[in-house]
Amino acid sequence: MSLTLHFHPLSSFCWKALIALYENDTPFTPNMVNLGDEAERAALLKLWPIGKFPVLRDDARNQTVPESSIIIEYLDRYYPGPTRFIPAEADLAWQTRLSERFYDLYVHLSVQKMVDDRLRPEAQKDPRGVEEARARIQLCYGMIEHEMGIKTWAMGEAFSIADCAASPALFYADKVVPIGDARPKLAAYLDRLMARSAFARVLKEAEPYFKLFPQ
Ligand SMILES: N[C@@H](CCC(=O)N[C@@H](CS)C(=O)NCC(=O)O)C(=O)O
Repeated sequence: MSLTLHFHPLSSFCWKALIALYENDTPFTPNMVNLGDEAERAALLKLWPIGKFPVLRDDARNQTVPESSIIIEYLDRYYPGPTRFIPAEADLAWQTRLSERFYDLYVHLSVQKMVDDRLRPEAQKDPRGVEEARARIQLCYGMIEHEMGIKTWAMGEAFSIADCAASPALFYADKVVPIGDARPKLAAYLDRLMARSAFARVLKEAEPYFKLFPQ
């Protein structure tokens, strides 16, 4: 098996890559990285000095691919399956990438900010940054509710890289800023994502680690 995914089952950005792999039943070797273990952290840093996962290693092509979005693009190009993550049509392609960027940069990173703050000692907390992140998530919720309309997935009827990004972003966003009843289309979209077999599998595998999530 030429592909190895260096990841952790609780890591939201790793979920994005796992969803793409599971969508197409792409064979890979999972390598769970415990960042608290010095040797495992050092091994990850050797692959990607930024030290963040997921990182995909492809021995067959002698390539190391970090960054969840790039991993999905790479899989789509070199290990394609029935689910194509980036549409071939040029306009739909950039619109899909834009949607994926929206979920990563404005929803997911805002969630990361809020969760990270929960883990900080009292003296290092950043209440202003947290409030900005909360407001940004609310803004995004409003945009998604407005845009979902009758769409099944982020870009319409085809599941794409945007949905891979939306799945962890919205799952954890709902934990820190509950979606509630006021945004039924958004809530229904998250339900559909969670019912999708690739994401349901990711959630099931993460279950034993949920106790590590700061409530
Ligand atoms: N832009 C990166 C973000 C990856 C990221 O933030 N990963 C987190 C886990 S969800 C991580 O590695 N955290 C460990 C650390 O920062 O030390 C991607 O899309 O892959």
